[in-house]
Amino acid sequence: MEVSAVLAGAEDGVVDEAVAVLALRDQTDHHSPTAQERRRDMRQLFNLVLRCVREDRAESIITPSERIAAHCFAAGVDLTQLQGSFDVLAEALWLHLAGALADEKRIEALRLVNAAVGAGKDAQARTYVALAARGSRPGGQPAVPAEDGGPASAAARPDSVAAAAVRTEVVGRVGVITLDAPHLRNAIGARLAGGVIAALESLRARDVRAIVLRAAEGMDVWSAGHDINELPRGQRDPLGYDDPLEELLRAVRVFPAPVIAMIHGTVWGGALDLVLSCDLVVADETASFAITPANLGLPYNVTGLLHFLGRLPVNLIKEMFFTAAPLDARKARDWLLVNHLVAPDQLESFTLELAATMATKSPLAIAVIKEQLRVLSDYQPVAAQVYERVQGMRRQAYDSADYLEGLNAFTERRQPIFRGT
Ligand code: KGA
Repeated sequence: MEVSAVLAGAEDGVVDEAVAVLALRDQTDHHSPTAQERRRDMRQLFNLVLRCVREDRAESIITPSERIAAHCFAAGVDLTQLQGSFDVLAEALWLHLAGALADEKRIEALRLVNAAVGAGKDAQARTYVALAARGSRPGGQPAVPAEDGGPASAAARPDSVAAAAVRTEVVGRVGVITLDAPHLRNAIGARLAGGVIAALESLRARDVRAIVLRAAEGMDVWSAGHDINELPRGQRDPLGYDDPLEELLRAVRVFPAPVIAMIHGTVWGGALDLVLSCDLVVADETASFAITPANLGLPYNVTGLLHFLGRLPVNLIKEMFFTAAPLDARKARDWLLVNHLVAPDQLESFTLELAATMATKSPLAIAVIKEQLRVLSDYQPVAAQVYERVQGMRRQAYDSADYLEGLNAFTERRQPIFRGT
């Protein structure tokens, strides 16, 4: 009999056994998941291993394991605890297979199971190390399952384990993500960006149908833009593909439900790119919007400029980029940067109501229309030579003395003196 066939038939027994061991192990953990959640997690792991055994290759466990690890890292789950689930599963699997298979098949089964579990654990460990190296700290976000296999049990954990920087809550079918790093004026670095991305994933897994992205109550800066202290100081593209802000923009743009930016206060630099990456903007009269790379000597990236071109007329884009001056709320409405301008005391209720209306509509239709609009508005063929020339010009700018002067001036709280070199 094939190993995979024996395995497939053993699913309930293996999962029950592994769940019982985990329940015993977690007895003293006050945050431990419920029996039902634990069973769901274990069934997911089981099916990942089963898939590897069926395909006779361990690769397909890697990406889901990385996702699980990212969620658990954000929720502050210890790596050894996370990997312990794999160990317990491997043991339960092995007991079942050993009893059901002849000798030579047992060896094959052991090889397959070990390869799958080993690859999964490796992927988890790599993810933990990579996240820690990026300056994230465990416990940054509540973890909830990604659609394709994040750990369901973490979904039940209270939002109190969330980082102070980002909070999430669900109101009906609307997810609310709150940027809450007032000491940094919600400047977007790896931690805040990672927190919002994790929040989006968690809300997606909770099947919310619309998102509201807001700053914490009482803040008069919605976001101060890219964390300037995390920008590279030359020799490296400051807004490269793997920059945390860029990753965040992509996460918002591909999120399969409407994301509404709810703006109270001022929006700066890359935070305006984030606002424009949202599907709609609702603001109150305190809102203003500035795009400020010219204050830093920073050559904005091609993708970012495309985001602006997709939303605003080019003469307005030029004025905003060349002056770095804030556009006030009324002008922003006149230029259609803002969908709705409302009184401050109505901002929250108006935005939530708008989101709730969208949440009653067809999620499939909305997801595909959003994706089509994204693909169509991003579509901008550029000849390789032209792109390379532009990148060369950008490199000159971010390797220049002026760029360092811009960064230094910000840190030293003074006006920059640009010499054009
Ligand atoms: N990055 C890092 N730290 C920041 C920051 C940023 N973008 N903005 C503010 N901070 C820090 C600031 O250094 C200070 O830290 C604290 O937040 C409060 O700021 O307490 P510390 O350690 O000194 P501040 O200036 O005292 O607060 P404020 O008087 O209320 O003024 C708020 C604003 C937002 C007006 C002011 O902080 C400001 O001008 N920030 C910079 C805004 C900006 O130009 N952002 C663009 C970043 O560049 C960007 O996004 C890109 C990619 N771009 O433009 O191309």
